[in-house]
Amino acid sequence: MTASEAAETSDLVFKIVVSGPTGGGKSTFISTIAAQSGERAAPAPDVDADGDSAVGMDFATYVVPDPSGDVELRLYGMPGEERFRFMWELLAEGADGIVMVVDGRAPEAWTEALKQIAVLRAVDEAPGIIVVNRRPDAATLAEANRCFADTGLRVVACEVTDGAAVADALLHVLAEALEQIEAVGQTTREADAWL
Ligand SMILES: Nc1nc2c(ncn2[C@@H]2O[C@H](COP(=O)(O)OP(=O)(O)OP(=O)(O)O)[C@@H](O)[C@H]2O)c(=O)[nH]1
Ligand SMILES: [Mg+2]
Repeated sequence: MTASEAAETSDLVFKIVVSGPTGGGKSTFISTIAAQSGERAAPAPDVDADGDSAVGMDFATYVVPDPSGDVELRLYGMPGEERFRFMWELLAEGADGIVMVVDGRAPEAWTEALKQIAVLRAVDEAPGIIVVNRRPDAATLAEANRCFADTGLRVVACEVTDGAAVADALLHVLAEALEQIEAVGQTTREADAWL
């Protein structure tokens, strides 16, 4: 089945894992896209002792309208700290796409992002995007491109508070996920029966 045939059959559901080092902007990314949908994101239910680090999971949906059937993106925000690695692996199961949110002001945390990508993709070889948050300058963006080159993922500057920029990043991941469906010839419903 081709991607366009898949899109014609029914509404499609895609699982997108929003990952990244602590404090990079994952929760903000998810609440921004939820606001685009006129929703409020379900926030991570708990905070760490410092009062602001997610130890649960953010969740929101974003519907991309399409004449041949709406596409629903389900966004799962991953807790950033390595002690929650078991959740990274659980969330990676059946993922259709990865959004990696990194802080453009904290390149020292990018090796953590590389580690997360390796863990996620060891479970499920999903397409994705690297979102460099907080207005990186050209030099920082070039550094990010070098750092993440081996992942093959596109690196973009994206303010996670900017609804249009966040939607663009998700549409890129969706396009790649649809290409992957076409390549393997299955629908996400077949692939993600657990959803
Ligand atoms: N001004 C501004 N603040 C931001 C931006 N992105 C994130 N923040 C702030 O930075 C802090 C951390 O952002 P979060 O979205 O909570 O980061 P996170 O990746 O979910 O963090 P953890 O859940 O702790 O791993 C919050 O206080 C956000 O309001 C941004 O683009 N602009
Ligand atoms: Mg968070």
